[in-house]
Parts: sequence; C-alpha cells; structure tokens
Amino acid sequence: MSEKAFEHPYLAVDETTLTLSLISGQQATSLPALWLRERSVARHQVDFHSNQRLFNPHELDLDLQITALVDQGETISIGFSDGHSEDFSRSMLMELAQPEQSIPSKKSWRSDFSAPEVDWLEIHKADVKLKAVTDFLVYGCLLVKNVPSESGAVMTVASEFGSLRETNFGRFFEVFSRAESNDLAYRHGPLTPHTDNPYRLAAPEVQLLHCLANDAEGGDSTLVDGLSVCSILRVLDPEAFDLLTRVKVGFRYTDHENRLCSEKPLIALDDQGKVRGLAYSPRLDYCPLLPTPTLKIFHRGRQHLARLLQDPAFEIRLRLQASDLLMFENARVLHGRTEFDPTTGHRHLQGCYIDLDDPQSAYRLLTERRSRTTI
Ligand SMILES: O=C(O)CCC(=O)C(=O)O
Repeated sequence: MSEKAFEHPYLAVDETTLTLSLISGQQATSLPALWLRERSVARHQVDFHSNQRLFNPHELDLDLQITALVDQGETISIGFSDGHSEDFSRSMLMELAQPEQSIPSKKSWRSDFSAPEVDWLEIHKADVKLKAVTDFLVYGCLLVKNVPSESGAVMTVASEFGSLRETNFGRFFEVFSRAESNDLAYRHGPLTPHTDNPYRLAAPEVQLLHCLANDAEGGDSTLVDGLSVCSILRVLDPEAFDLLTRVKVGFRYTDHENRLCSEKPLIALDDQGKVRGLAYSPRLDYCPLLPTPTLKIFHRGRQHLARLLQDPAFEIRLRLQASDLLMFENARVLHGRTEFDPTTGHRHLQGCYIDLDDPQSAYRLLTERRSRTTI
C-alpha cells in the first residue's frame, strides 16, 4: 500500500466504548451522539421529496447518548438514548464530517497561466460540464467558446451555470462605447483591474462577458488573480495589508435612478485568515476619515496593491473573438480592458451576473451523479 493511502480519512467504530471517530492524518475527531442524531435521514426523520427535516434537532436532549453501535461495513447501526435507531451510511458520515472537501481547492495563478476553455456546443455532456465547473472553481475563470453571437445569449450561458442575478444594470448589460453613459465601462477608455458592483451590500459573485463584436483597435481583455497579488502584498507590506483588510472603504454608485452605497474593506479574509477576495474599483472608493499616520499607511498599501494588480507578472491578456464568453469570479479574478478606438471598428460585449453558490452546487450535483454511475 502506498504511503498516500494512509492519508485517506478513516472512520473508526468502537462497539465496546460506543464511539465513532474520524481519523484524518494525525488527527482523530470524535462524532458525538448530538452531531450524529442531527444527521438522521431515516424515514419519518426527513421528508422523502424535499430532503427537509421532519423532527426538530433544536429540542434534542443535551445528554443524548449512543446506546447501541454495530459496524456492518458500509452501514453503521446506531441506537440513541431518545429511542431512535438508524442505519447510517459510512460514506455519508465521512463526507458530512469533512464538509470543506465538497468543493475543490482554489489554485492561484500568474501571467504564465492560460484560462481554461470549454466548448459551448459540448456543455450538455456531463463530463465536459463537470470539468468546466471544476476549472472555474479552481482558477476563478473560464473561457466559453462557440457561444452563438446573438443578443441575450449571455443569459443562456449564465442559466446553464446558475440563476441570473439582476442588478441596477438590469438582467443583462450592454458594453459598447457611448457618450454620457452611466458607467465608464461603457466608454472606450482603458479599465484597470477592478471588481464590479462593490457598492452593493452583496456584490454579484460571478460575471459573464460575451463578445458579439471586437473589430476595433485595442480593447483586449485583462484578468488578474487577486489571490496571487494579495499573497505577495501580505509578505511585502504586512502592516498595510492588515489595514486593507480592516478599514471599511465607502463605495458609491449614483445615476438618475440609484444611490447605491456600501462600506467594506478592500480585501476580505475568510474565518481562517485566507484571502477570500477583493472589493476594488479605483473609480468608486472613498477612504474614511482616519488620523493622518493611519491614512498614510492605508494609501501606501492601496498604492502597493494597485501597482501589483497592474504588474504584467500577474496579468493575462485575451483578445476576445465574437462568440467567446468569459466567466470569472468577480471578487477573486479582477478584470479590465485596454483602451480601444471606436472609429476603427465596432466593439460590443454583453454581460450579466450569477452567484458563486450555483456553480458550486452544479459541481456537487455532477460529482454525485458521476460517482453513482461509476459505482
Ligand atoms: O469592456 C470590457 O472588456 C470590460 C467591461 C467591464 O469591465 C465591465 O463591464 O465591468
């Protein structure tokens, strides 16, 4: 047996001491009666059609005990002191005890990376879609080829991966150069790396941009992995990095019909201190009133962040062709474009948004279905 095999978690069942423990690496985690009972899935415990619970785990006896335990391999029979007994699936318990493994880990990238691609004409194949969704969750971006160059097709692609998230720009938005438009993205100037809609309390999590025409000079698309950039900033200037994760910046968007405002740090961390993503748009952010020494550190960190985000070492550049569609995780992969000259040809993209939990859900569903067909 290879050494790797020992790294696989193992569920140890002790019928004498009536205990279950998940052994993972060097760690043993006990699965208590209260934890197990809450996961009852037997008939009369959950509704068959909705999978929703029919008993109330908020009322369980705090001193609930395991009273009987029989290890039958894939099935583990457990009796509880409240009188309930159930045959649990071993693999289900193991999966539920390690929820973080239910979606693939992110991998950061720099300029030597090529965005993963999928052919839209093949998306109906389960293995193709699973690979596309996996790539998207791992790298935060996906280039979808061969999407019909038709108005609104961006929403068809969005619906394949999730539910449309309507915003102040409507169900979808038009990106072409027009004077006096309500967003600088709808002019022909360059756009440095940014995240969209940071001024919303909950910014849309995934953006799709579909190219209908790209015949003007310039107008290349740029992507930068915020995780990569932040990992460097964190080491280069820890003091300023820390401030950027704590100081709440005001973001504002105003037009004839909107006064959208939010306050959030430029860099968001998860509960383990890892970078989750950014809220970043130099067009829209206002630093709060701070004492001058703190403000200087904040500006130092923000300048450093801006320089790294525009450093070619981190950026990938793509020339979208009509029928290409770029999908990216808004807070993680910052997007931009080079300036274009609208007098040399037409450039027209359409965009829309979905949220990240939909591709995550698609990933879980497709992996579950695949494992059912390969058993
Ligand atoms: O024109 C582009 O390629 C990007 C537009 C953009 O950044 C946006 O709509 O948020």
